[in-house]
Amino acid sequence: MPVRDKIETMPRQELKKLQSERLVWQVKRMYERVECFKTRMDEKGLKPEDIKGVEDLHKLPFAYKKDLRDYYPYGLFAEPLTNIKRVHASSGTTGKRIVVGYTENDLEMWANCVARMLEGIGITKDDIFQVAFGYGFFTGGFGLHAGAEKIGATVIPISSGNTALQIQTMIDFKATAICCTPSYAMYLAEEIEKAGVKDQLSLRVGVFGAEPWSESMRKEVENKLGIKAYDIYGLSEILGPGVACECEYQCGMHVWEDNFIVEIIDPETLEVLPEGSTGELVFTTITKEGFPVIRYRTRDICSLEYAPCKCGRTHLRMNKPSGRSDDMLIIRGVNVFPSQIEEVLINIGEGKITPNYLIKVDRVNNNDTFDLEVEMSEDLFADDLKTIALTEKEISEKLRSALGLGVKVHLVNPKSIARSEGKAKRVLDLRKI
Ligand code: DLL
Repeated sequence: MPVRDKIETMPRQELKKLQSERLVWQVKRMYERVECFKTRMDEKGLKPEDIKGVEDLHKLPFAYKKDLRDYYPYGLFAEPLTNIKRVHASSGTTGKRIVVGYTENDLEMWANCVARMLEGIGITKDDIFQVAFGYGFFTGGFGLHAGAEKIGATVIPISSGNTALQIQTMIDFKATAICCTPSYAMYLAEEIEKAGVKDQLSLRVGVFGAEPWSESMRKEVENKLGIKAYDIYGLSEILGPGVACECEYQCGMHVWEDNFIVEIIDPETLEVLPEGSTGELVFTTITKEGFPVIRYRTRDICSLEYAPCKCGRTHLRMNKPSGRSDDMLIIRGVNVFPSQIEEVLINIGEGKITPNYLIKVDRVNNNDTFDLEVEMSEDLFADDLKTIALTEKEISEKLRSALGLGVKVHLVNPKSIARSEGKAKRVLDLRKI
């Protein structure tokens, strides 16, 4: 087992001690620097001195995605902007993106977290690594890029999309490793099969994540591409990719506990659940400087494995997230909240449409389809077909710019979307993951 850092195999007792020291440090500096955190501590009557170690973690207040919106863009940063070397962003619960920032040390820690995984699964400086995650606000491209560079691999920063170019590049540049979302990997595999070029590939390993995927999907990608496929987990608010990663034994993803403390809570009662339970993942970043969070509620549902791993790493493992405790959808790797769609529809106005809509997501040929039915107003319904088509186009364009994702809009007749007696059913997700 190639191990980058001795810390990866540190005995759990020592790891806990390290976490405690780092937690105390983080709580103190956040109390002094992050107004939102200080207010919540004060409301609970807590002072930084009350937190002496990991055993006191449960006393601390939670942090939420909504906080990032309320303090948009920089209000939760714990360092002045002169020390922030990079920002990234992802979807929030409304139109506004949520913004996170990294200091030089944070970028170094991030690259290390990803490098630990890549090295652990046998990627070396002799590999040619095609980064087919998006570069830009999304953390996927830059995150994997930095980790792969750290281990000295040759990086192809192709970014996402343009499937024909991806395949040609893979062949011509003799890529041996690739990273992207698992659904895109399936799509690529399909296209490679169609083009009959599998035997021209040099690929042997894939790193996939940013959305849920199943073991059967893993097998299919592995068979179709002739590679070994590994899972990587992360979220922008905590780091980006590399918060947790599989090792060569693929029995859960090691959470890098020298940087993150992880808890499982009951999303209803907010109680911390005993070892082995399934619940909502909560992360505390104990080394991050620019944008640290304490007890951040991820909304991802999963369980943790504490039993020693065959690889010798002592850091606990998280199982594949089985779902979310909020209404966020991940479509082609992009996070989508129904509320973002609602906001666009509201701005189109009642003269044309009604607020009744239905999001339909499915997976066809291993590619996510994304359709939106919206009821027309009686006025628009009575108008000519050209006006209706133009409205459809207007909604599609506004949604594409708000979500960063193409969606097929279908204007449907007034009162044709089923009404619900309880909570409105806005999402029909037919994907079998
Ligand atoms: O998806 C970061 C990332 C990039 C992870 C590349 C892995 C690879 P966000 O856009 O903030 O960040 O979305 C985070 O995606 O809360 C999960 O719901 C979901 N997610 C991420 N990785 C996995 C995974 C990136 N391996 C949200 N399995 C998270 C299941 C995942 N869900």
